[in-house]
Amino acid sequence: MKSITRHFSVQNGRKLLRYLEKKSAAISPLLIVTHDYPDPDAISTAYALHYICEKKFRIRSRIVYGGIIGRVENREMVSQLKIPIHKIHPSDIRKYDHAALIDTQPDFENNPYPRNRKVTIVIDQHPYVKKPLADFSIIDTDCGATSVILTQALLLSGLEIPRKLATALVYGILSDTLNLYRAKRTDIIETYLAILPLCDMRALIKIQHPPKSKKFFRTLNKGLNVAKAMRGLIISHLGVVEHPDLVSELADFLLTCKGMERSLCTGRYKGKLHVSLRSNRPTDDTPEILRNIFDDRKEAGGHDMVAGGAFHVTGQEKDENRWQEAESVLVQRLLKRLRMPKRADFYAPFWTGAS
Ligand SMILES: [Mn+2]
Repeated sequence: MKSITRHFSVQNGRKLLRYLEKKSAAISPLLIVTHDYPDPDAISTAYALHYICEKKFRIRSRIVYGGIIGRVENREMVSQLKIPIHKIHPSDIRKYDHAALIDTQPDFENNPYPRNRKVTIVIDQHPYVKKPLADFSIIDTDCGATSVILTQALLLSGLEIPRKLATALVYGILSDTLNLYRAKRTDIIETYLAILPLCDMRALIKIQHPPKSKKFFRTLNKGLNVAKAMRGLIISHLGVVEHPDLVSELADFLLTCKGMERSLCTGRYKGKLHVSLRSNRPTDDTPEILRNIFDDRKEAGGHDMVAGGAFHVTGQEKDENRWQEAESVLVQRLLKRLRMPKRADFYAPFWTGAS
């Protein structure tokens, strides 16, 4: 720990502990709110904050999220590690005067907290246009994963660290940093190494490789069949999906195809078109590319080579034309933004013909 005490994330962890100590009586009970369709980073960060609040400062708290926990790995994480996380209920907003937004910000569209309500704490890694309005905020855009900030705070707190919590944080850091690829500061690696010995490796491997349903494979099959590619760009429109996490999952997967540099994937879910854009070109500002092709910039976000967002498609749920129009407009704008020819000479790389 000695060598990392000068680093930024340690300062942040210390700042957070100091704030919680000072305000403990005033901010209890605290509603801990993650972004919609929470990922392992958001879930583990919220879990660590909940633990520190309760064990160190006697701040009562409840972790809530919007949307659903879709990805099988994330559901496995919550059940294996018994993480007390709940789908948000309208009464939560009424019952709690204080809220902590985790891995999201008050201005972002990707969380269920009302825009007009005061937020007490913000802990996030995503860049902002407008500094978040909150009593206390930590925005560290270079931390690799928001869970790094809370891991630091936890290590500094002197609290005993349960295996389940350590496992959640290890998974949160690994998944958000792309197995530490995005860990650009040495303190991130050192933080990870400090928590790693406490991780339950058996539980971790189970979380990383859960059994997947036939439905998942049917979606995968469809995604591959309808995929079209051109000049390193691969696109797949999944149509109606069981949950929006499938969209990001397929975007990740398609990018692993040899020769591909960027992937765009869409899926229709509850009146919204969910979109994921991935790139393996280090010079790409992927979130900015996605914002540029959305009508409303605020509906897209992300970091480095990972971007996602969703927007409402007006009209009837069954109005096929509207959906197709939304999907094709998105592709046309992307081609333009990437300065690729509009006359699309796409081919279907995985189509094997009807058999
Ligand atoms: Mn996240």
